[in-house]
Amino acid sequence: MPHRNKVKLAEPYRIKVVEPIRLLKREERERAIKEAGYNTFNLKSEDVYIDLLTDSGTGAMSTHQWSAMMMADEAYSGRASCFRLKKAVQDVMGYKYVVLTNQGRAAEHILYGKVLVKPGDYVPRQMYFTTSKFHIEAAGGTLVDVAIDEAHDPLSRQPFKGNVDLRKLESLIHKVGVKKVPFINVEMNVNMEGGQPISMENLRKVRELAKNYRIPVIFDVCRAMENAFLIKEREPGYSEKSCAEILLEMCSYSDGCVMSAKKDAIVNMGGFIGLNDPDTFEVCENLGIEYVGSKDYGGMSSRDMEAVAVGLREGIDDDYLASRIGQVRYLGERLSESGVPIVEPVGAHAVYLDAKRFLPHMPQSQFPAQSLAAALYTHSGVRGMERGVVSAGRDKDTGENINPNLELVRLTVPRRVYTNLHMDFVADSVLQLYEERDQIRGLKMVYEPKHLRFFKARFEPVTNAPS
Ligand code: P61
Repeated sequence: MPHRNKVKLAEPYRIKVVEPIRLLKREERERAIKEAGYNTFNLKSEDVYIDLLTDSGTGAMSTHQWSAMMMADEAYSGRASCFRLKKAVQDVMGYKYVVLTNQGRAAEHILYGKVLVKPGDYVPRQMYFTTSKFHIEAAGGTLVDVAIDEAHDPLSRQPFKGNVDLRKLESLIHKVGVKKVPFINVEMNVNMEGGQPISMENLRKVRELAKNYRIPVIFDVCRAMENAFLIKEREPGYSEKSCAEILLEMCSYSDGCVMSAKKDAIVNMGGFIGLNDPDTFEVCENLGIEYVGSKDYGGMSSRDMEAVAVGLREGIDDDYLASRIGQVRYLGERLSESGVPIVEPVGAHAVYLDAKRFLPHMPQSQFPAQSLAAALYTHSGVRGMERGVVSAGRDKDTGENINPNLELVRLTVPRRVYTNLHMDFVADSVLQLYEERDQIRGLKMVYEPKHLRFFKARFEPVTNAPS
């Protein structure tokens, strides 16, 4: 929360509309998770008490966003809403050209999958993100992790664990040859690392290195605003700058971006590709017309576009970001003070339980994070998300499970949705479950989709006693 004269400010909004929620009885929760195949993605949201599955598309929109939606121009072409959205992207992020999509993965499909990656290419990025990796691999490329080593250590308190390891990046370029590296992909507030920020200094250095080799740099900016706030807080020289100024400087170190507006822009649906090169824009815009919708709406209705245009400006407000990140931190501090193992330091959008330390008795072959997410729902109706071996999937060449060092349950806080009393309920429930952790049983996978398996996979307990 922002501070003024040492008195802590409250959230910079008041609540006008509420959505009732209720906690099912324990037997009902046991039935629901069994029917969901012990996968929290498969639960009905009505059966969830506090939903921390994701911060994607789940934020509460403001009066300004809802009223802008009423002003939407739904004409097929030449819509005023489209111009307003493109202007907002230019003002807030500085990209000259914008291709509209319905969400982030459509932008990834076009820019990574159809335009930049050719079979046999290598794309460096910090750790990985599921959909980004999918589109790079589907085009015949390989995603290569160039995160600093500390990113894989849940206990390292490095303030910028999202940094790119420049030595790893350069040695990849030397090893495979510059022609095989179509772009450098940099994620802000790296999701799979526990929501860890990248520093401005590192962004600048990645840019310099890329320039030397003439390799384009493409950002994943879905949580760049939250990253900007952490730069303001943690990086020398930025405390007096606004998050808006910081974000513009960040984006100036890239050639383009993909954006899922469902995160930092606080909308239910939307996305885009931002670019500075007119030729790449022309190719992407034509592909957008072929795959997602005509150039003036992409995959969005104008209502969506208006909400994104306003949300981009609201999402970068300093007081809002301080309140939003303050709430996530509040949950994290409540857990870490009580000795619950989490990824440190707490990032901007979520608190990540460290399932390996939470369940030291459980081998990774029994999916500790999946088991812990299912157990937490059964215990208290709180829905989190597995981010471990299930999410990592299989090695595309050997077909073996990838066993990541980070085996995590993400407790993702939607924007402007819950109060700190909800956070207290979550913290108290996790704490209680931690005290009963030796009761939690592992799972075996009984249904596995070929790609992005975590969305639909089904599990059964390894013993008769479901956790
Ligand atoms: C999320 F379990 N994230 O965090 P789209 N890049 C990045 C994302 O975080 C991201 C996308 C691109 C989601 C939704 C989701 O494995 C999962 O608008 C850094 O969702 O297409 C999305 O943006 C894609 C959840 C996606 C997952 C994939 O909850």
